[in-house]
Amino acid sequence: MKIVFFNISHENLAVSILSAIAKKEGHSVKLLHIPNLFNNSFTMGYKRLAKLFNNDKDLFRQLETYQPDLIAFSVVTFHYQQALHYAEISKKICPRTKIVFGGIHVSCVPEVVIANDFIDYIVIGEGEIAFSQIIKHIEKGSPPEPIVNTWYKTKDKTIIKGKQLGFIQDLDNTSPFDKEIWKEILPLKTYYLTMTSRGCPYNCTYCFNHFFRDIPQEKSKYVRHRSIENIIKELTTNKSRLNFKTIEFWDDIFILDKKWLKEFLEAYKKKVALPFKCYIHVDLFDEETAIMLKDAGCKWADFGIQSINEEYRKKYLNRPGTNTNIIKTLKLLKKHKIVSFADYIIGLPGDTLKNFEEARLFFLENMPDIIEPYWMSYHPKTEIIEKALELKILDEEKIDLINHGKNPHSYYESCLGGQDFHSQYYFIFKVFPSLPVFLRKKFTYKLAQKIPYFMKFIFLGCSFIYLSFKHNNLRTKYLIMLYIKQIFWTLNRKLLKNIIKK
Ligand code: B12
Ligand code: SF4
Repeated sequence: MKIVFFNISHENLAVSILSAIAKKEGHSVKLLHIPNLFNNSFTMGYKRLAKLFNNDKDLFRQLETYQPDLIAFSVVTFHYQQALHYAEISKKICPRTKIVFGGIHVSCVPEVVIANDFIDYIVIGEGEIAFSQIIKHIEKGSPPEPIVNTWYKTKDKTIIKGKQLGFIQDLDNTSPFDKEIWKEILPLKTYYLTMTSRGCPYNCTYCFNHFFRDIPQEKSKYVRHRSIENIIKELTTNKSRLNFKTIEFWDDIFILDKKWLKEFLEAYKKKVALPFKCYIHVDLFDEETAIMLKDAGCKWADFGIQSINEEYRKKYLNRPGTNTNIIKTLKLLKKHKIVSFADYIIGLPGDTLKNFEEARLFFLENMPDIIEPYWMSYHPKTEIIEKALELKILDEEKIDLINHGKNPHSYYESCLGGQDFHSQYYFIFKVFPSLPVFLRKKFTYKLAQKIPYFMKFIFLGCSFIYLSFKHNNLRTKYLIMLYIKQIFWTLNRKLLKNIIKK
């Protein structure tokens, strides 16, 4: 069978896994990548450049020639509408081809996604088993029988809903990521993205974990780790194949299981020994963990503060940890020379100017190496939506737009309910770590209000560049390399097309 994956902007580990499964089962796979260069606020929006680097014609030409049996989309809410656009055109080009949607957005609002005429199958929750069964189902001529974790439409438009299986318990049984598929378009040498676990035991109200955990009908363990041998094998094999220089472990919390971590890092040090970044949690971080991480090559660690007011954090975000833990984490990271990235959400419902001032004063005493302010993004079905509804920041109409991905909001642009003081503190936090200590004290809300917009823009740019260089920021490096590589890749394809035409 011929399978096409449409992919938007970034590497997607779900595509890497599903592509590996398809190849293992003997199918041929094609990646149609939409680079979205200069096309949105996340990747910078410049209309003329976006048009120049748009590769739609090339993609649809490839699709028409290839005539796949199945087209797959993996979507987050942010890209849902864009994915629909490509799916609808694809169906017109290949009317007999089946289209399947999976990913977080589909798992949040399956009823919204299946309502699209041109979508044949949707997958809810984990997709490995379902994907393989969908392929077999198409090969058998689509008989009306249920498929696990899947909803699909029969010829008379009846929706058949399969059973929701428990989470995959042995992650080693899932296929190793197909990294080859990204070779042409991603800077795989600069940056290697992987995950060693799935799931998180916490229930923060703004995060997908609290509802994703409840999707299965069967009871099953949600937080799972791959075996150490399995990860080391992945890393060593790909290290020699791709020759990458740094790794980012995208696990929700990399340090969840201390015993596992200790054994893993021992093996990692011996067999992989590359600098890496990971995500930690202040309530689980201690000196032993800091030493283990540093010793194994951890150069950057990211963690969430989200809001500094303990009472607010507990009530609105369901994050009961104390500020003492945040302070302890910052001190330990500094002591062990691991670059600290502190995430902070701007524009949370009901968060106050007083809380932001509390945060500013907190940072004066306890400065992370980099503060990452992110604008509040309301994701479908998350609990925080209820809080925003109570506070009248959202109403049913806006929630409907969110569920349809029609309010595509990136963490880099002002959010629903965003106010002027939010923008001012976004600016303050972003530049704070780059300022000399004596200037930080003078950098108040009132001062920020007086700085004209264009000056802020310059400040933000300079501070971003300075901090990225100072801390050798992995993400900046990745994004720059990603852009450069995709620009060359797109131009190359356009050139190729012209030669073929001639
Ligand atoms: C790594 C990561 C990134 C990386 C890589 C992105 C990627 N898509 O791989 C980067 C930094 C680029 C990133 C960016 C963004 N991210 Co992000 N990211 C994650 C993270 C931590 C892991 C995703 C992952 O790789 N999981 C591993 C794979 C195997 O799991 P999976 O994607 O769920 O796939 C399984 C199933 O969903 C299903 N499935 C998925 N797709 C498909 C497709 C088919 C056809 C089938 C059959 C099945 C299927 O099967 C898979 C295997 O079981 C998640 C949180 C998390 N723990 O999941 C957030 C998360 C996905 N990100 C999120 C967001 C908001 C973003 C951004 C929009 C941020 C922004 N700009 O404002 C961008 C969007 C970019 C993009 N196109 O994805 C949200 C999405 C929420 C939502 N409702 O959409 C999440 C859930 C975090 C959260 N806040 O709750 N992200
Ligand atoms: S700790 Fe992080 S990953 Fe876990 S639920 Fe909270 S925000 Fe999500």
